[in-house]
Amino acid sequence: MAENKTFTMIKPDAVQDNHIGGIIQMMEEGGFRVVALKKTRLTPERAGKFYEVHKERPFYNDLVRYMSSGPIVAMILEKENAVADFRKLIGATNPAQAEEGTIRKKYAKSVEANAVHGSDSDENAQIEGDFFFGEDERF
Ligand code: DAT
Ligand code: MG
Repeated sequence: MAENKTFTMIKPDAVQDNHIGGIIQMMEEGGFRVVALKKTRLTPERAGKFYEVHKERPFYNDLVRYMSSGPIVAMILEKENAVADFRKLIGATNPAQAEEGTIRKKYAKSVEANAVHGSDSDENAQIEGDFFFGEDERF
């Protein structure tokens, strides 16, 4: 993805708890524009593939189980300096360390159920966006 795009997911707990609107509002107020959006559910196989880089980590099986436990909302977002600015907006992986004003501070319940995903590089933003969206689904 170009340098002005990133990929995000609203994770199963936040979808279940009815926070889709609140979270997208924080993204839009943070200067991000929604380029692509869908509510879908990952099979364990697809969740495992999405998080393949973590497959040697001790939390991998739990993560795959959690991410396939219910629907998620996948999005491509656009803003200048999108990847880095979005990581700032979502806050630390562990919500106990997330700063005030971040999405995870407000909506994350735990390290695992931390409300949102955000790509960590332009290269991964491209790969992750392509994982969910065809060319005719981004505007
Ligand atoms: P991030 O989502 O902030 O990029 P990551 O890429 O290191 O964090 O990990 C991916 C996801 O895996 C993370 O959002 C939640 C889960 N996770 C990470 N570290 C964990 C841990 N120590 N225990 C349980 N789950 C963890
Ligand atoms: Mg990550």
